[in-house]
Amino acid sequence: MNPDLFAIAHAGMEIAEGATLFKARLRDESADFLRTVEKIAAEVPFRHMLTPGGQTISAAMTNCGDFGWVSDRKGYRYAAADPVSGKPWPLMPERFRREAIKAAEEAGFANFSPQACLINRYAIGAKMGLHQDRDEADFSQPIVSFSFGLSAVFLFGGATRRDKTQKIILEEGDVFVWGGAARLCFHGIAPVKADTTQPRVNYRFNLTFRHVR
Ligand code: MD6
Ligand code: FE
Repeated sequence: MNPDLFAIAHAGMEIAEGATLFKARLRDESADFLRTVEKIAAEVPFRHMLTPGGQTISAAMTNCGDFGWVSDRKGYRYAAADPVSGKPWPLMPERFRREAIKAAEEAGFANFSPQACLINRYAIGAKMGLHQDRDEADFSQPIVSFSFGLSAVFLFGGATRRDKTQKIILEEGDVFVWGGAARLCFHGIAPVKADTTQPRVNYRFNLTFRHVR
């Protein structure tokens, strides 16, 4: 990347009103962050939750923070305890919290207070259908997303499911902040593809930070 483009990318690109993408912002920290994710997953293993309709979600999930996002036959919701173990989720690492707050601030959302961090792990072929994130109480708070590992095509749509989607590549170390006018936009992840240049990288990880209630 030429130096000017690099500077622009680091300052964040507003790809839609309220949606700012910081390319490679955490790339140098990726190994550190993934080690921390491993520790969280050692406490609460990644698992495939069920949708209320009984379908298996193809991304495996775990959580840290005061709340975790869960899904089962009873619905989608945030829970202060893991419904499987009955125990609280692992603490949100201070490092995660700090980076999420800093990115939100730079994207124009002061006072972001993340309470939940949902960690998605995508094996090759895993995907996420178009959805809105609307299980949170206060839509004035943004969502901050970190991506690591394999790249993915993020489908970013509009206010209705039928709106045209733009394709955005999310890759190692990218931070995506969205709120405001973008907060309720439909979005999803196209099936994750293998990277033949990095045969030992088998997963995509995505961490989303949310204020819940
Ligand atoms: C993913 N992300 O990137 C799925 N939702 O794996 C999301 O569904 C998402 O990245 C709300 C805000 C940011 C996100
Ligand atoms: Fe989402």
